[in-house]
Amino acid sequence: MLANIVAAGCCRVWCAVPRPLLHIRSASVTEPGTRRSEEGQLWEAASYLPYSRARIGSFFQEIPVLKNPFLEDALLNGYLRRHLPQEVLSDLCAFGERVVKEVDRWGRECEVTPPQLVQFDPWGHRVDHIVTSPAWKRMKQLVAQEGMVAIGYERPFGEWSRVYQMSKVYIFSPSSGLSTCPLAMTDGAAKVIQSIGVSWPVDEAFSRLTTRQPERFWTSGQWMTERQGGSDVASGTETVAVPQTDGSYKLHGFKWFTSATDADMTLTLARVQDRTGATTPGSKGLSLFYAEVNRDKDGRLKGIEVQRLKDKLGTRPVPTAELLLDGLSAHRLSEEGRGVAAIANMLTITRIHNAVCAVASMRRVLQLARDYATRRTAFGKLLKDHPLHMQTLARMEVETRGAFLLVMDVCRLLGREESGMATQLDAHLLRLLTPMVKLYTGKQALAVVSEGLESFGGQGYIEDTGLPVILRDSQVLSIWEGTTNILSLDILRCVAHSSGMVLHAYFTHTKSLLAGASGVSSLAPAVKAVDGALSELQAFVQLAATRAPGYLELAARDLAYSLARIYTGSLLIDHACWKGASSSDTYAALRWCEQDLCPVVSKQAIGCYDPSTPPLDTALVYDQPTQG
Ligand code: UCC
Repeated sequence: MLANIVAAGCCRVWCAVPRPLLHIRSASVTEPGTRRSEEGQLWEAASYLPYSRARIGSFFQEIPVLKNPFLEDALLNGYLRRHLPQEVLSDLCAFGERVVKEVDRWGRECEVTPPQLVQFDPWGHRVDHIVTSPAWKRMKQLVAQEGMVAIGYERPFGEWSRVYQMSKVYIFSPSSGLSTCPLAMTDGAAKVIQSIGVSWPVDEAFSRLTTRQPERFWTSGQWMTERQGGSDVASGTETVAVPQTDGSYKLHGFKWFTSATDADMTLTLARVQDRTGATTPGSKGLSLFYAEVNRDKDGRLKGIEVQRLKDKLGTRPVPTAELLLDGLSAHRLSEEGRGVAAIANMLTITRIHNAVCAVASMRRVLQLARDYATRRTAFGKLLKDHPLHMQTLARMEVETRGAFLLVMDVCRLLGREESGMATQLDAHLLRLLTPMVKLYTGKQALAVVSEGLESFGGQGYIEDTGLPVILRDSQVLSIWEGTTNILSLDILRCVAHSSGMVLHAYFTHTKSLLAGASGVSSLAPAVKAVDGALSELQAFVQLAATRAPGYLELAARDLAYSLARIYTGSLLIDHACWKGASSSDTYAALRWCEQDLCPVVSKQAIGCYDPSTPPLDTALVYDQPTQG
């Protein structure tokens, strides 16, 4: 008998023979089908063992289920009901259904079939083909069909059109296989072209970037980063533009990070050469160019060589390449030397998209964690019945709600500006809040998504659950389109550039939001907290204005966080006062306002920005082991 077993089950049986019999006796000796005869016992036991041969136990964890992301999101529903007609909700509900049934699968396909670069054909000719998956191509068509760029330019709901558009992007993003990256740049390019004036040679491009017809739709790149760096664009850009007799230019340079390089066109920066070949250094030497990505009759890219694709932590479906521009034909869009100012419109749009996608990641991980908590049992009860687990999810929910209202408010302001409804105050607020929302939500997304993965235990760390990719992809949100520190400094720049008017707009609007909640007793603690923090912040700003510039620079990051937390608090309060608000809206506002709303004042109070701080910080960072 033993020989039979060995022949049938090899080493697994060897392990099972002496000990698992005890398991059977202790655990299930009375189960039907267990025979007791001496010689049969071993054979029966082996085929019964819960962990022998093909048997891997009877317990399997429940799988978290993705449900309609529109229907599952109470705040999104409430916010849209407050501001937009039913037809928008119906469209988003139908789209949410499509995301679950169809699109999410494509997103996964994008992730597991990343782009490949084929540099040469079999006969040695340079071809530089970026081969992408069918799912990635389907996403491009979907973006057009669903009007995810178009809505922002058709403006079917006037000043609220951007909120509608971005709500769709928000539902789409976590299932999009990162096609939100080309989507953001395409939107940004359309915005730049529209701001400059839609005329030859970009009229056709604008129509293609904003069409709903998949076969006509183009995506755009945004080639800003060169080898010297992505933040300091002014001194890092070496690409030169050589004027041609027909008024066009040939670009020569090396672009170090070009995202979604399978785009049909791009906007990029370069320095115009004068007749002697000289260029102007710094920001004032940069101009904005438009170029199409074309191939010659032999299939070779015209004026471009793809050096290699980047090997990235996340955003793997996105082809990100190093490009040699070797005589790329281009048209100058900005005045000479006005390149940074001209491309700033693109940065505004891509930064807002970044924030939308950050909040969407937070929402997705929460929706899955919430579903999982209703299925997974531990310590004798479902996760949802463990108060500490619920407290953890509730804290994530508060962060996500705050971030959602913040980003939607920026979309509201963008919509007002584009539909000609913006006041001076709105314009100032939009300028201030854009870097702020990008930097703050980028960091929130990382924290919330990381916490979210933990709520699945070890499964949150396993690649083919589709969970870790949410974290890997979130890491880019605080890096591309301006890092946290660069954006904190951008806030200081816009304060200085506007002579403080952006802050004036901020204080005025935040106070008006709070005023709407006066007398609402359930929100009184939150209103008091935000009001107090606002006064502290105002006092800080007045004091900082009297200090040396280095003082504010050290405070820039904490200032950005303070601006974000206070403003978000006022938005949560405002939303909780709406007639359709729920008790959860009130609860979220109260919880948000319990945190340190004004870290710049708390840090100032302990001397963080004093002149003694920078040398101490440096000494700490470069601390060496003590000898001896
Ligand atoms: O390309 C990248 C990846 C693509 C992937 C896109 C995905 C999108 C999201 C997807 C969602 C899932 S990453 C590379 C991105 N690069 C950056 O973000 C650059 C970061 N660096 C900065 O932002 C810097 O602050 C610079 C480059 C803007 C600083 O340059 P300058 O030349 O020193 O800037 P100045 O002198 O401060 O400003 C020059 C002009 C001024 O206008 P004028 O001359 O009229 O006074 C500024 O007011 O530009 C104007 N300006 C702005 N205007 C500068 N920044 C802004 C702004 N943010 N908004 C409006």
